[in-house]
Amino acid sequence: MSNQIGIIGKPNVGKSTLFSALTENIVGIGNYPFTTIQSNIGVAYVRVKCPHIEIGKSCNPKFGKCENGIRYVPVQIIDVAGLVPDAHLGKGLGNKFLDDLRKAEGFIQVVDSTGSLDRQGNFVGFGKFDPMDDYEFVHKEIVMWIAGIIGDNIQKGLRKIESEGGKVEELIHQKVAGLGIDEKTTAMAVKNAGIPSNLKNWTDEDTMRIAEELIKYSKPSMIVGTKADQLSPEQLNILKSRGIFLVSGDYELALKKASKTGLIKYNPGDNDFTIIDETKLNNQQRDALEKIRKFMKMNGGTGVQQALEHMVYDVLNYIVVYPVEDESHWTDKSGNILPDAILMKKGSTALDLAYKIHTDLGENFIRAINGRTKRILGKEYVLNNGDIIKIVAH
Ligand SMILES: Nc1nc2c(ncn2[C@@H]2O[C@H](COP(=O)(O)OP(=O)(O)OP(=O)(O)O)[C@@H](O)[C@H]2O)c(=O)[nH]1
Ligand SMILES: [Mg+2]
Repeated sequence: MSNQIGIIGKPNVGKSTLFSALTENIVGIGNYPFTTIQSNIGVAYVRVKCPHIEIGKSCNPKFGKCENGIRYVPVQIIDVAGLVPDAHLGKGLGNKFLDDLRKAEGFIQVVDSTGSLDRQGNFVGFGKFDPMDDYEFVHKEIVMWIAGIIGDNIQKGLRKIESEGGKVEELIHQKVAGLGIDEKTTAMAVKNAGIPSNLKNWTDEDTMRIAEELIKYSKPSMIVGTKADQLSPEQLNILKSRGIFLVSGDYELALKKASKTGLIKYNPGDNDFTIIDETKLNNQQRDALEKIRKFMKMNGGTGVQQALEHMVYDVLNYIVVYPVEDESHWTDKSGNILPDAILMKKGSTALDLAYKIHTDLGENFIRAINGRTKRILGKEYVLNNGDIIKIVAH
């Protein structure tokens, strides 16, 4: 049920550091390519104003937490090994590990904002590489991965359609259903890509165009430039203007650690922090914290929490809805107030929500009720951000 976002990029760019900063999981981080071999999975949180303030009672989140009227909604994050050019031909660690990302709804594509690493992730000197080059080849590898899934045995399927009839979009959908891509999206991608009128003329190019279209709609990406703490203000501005979201995973990780040990007060996403007790800091810690503060002033925070929220709310277009069983008190059966906060795509309906909670609830849907207005809603009702919804089913 939980939403998942993948972190991808070439080796050594800072994927695991960003993952660790987001999820607080302790994972291998190393100054060399291919530190990560097995994928890491963890949970991060996006913030949203919690509706419990409207009823003046605190909520009881089953997952995540709620503090000072801010609800922290969980999102699963997955960090995988680094990709190199021609990974689909077996270079580097190959692209098989991408199968761990089948369920990911979108990708945070990490690029090295300092341009210091070659395409294999080896250090070659500051500014030697264009960070956007990372994006281009990694995107191509993702296309090749999906094209590989579609292309697997496709000629056999096409011949069958020619001899027995059937639809190409159905054939493709069978192959990509495991990627969490629905029939509607598949049909749209096939239509946009255009396919040969005579299926005998089908080539790998057709498969690739469909893969490109599918990614656009069902696995959107944002570009995050890590190691931004190494940039000058001018460099920071140039990269920002090129559409790169700049972050320092390293600084966010340090702040979370300092906050955990009680040295500072810091909430992820804030653009500053406060030192709790100056006398507890040694000189080294004080200098490090001041360096971090200087960067945060320049960048409007470390950028890590902001990047995740941009991904969830703007790239994936999610809204937050609160299913309840008692629409009057906004509780579940046991009296927990607003127990669940669920991320749904903008445009989702009451029926989509029912299915997301449980297939049974979707199949036996009768009606929904708006927890605020107590109005009855049909299955086609389009959900609004912050809606509190009861689903009534057989
Ligand atoms: N200055 C700075 N260094 C960073 C930052 N993020 C990562 N690093 C350093 O970059 C190196 C690589 O970091 P990782 O997080 O292991 O990179 P990765 O992309 O997971 O690498 P692979 O798993 O090998 O593909 C380490 O030495 C990190 O300390 C950052 O935001 N700022
Ligand atoms: Mg790693």
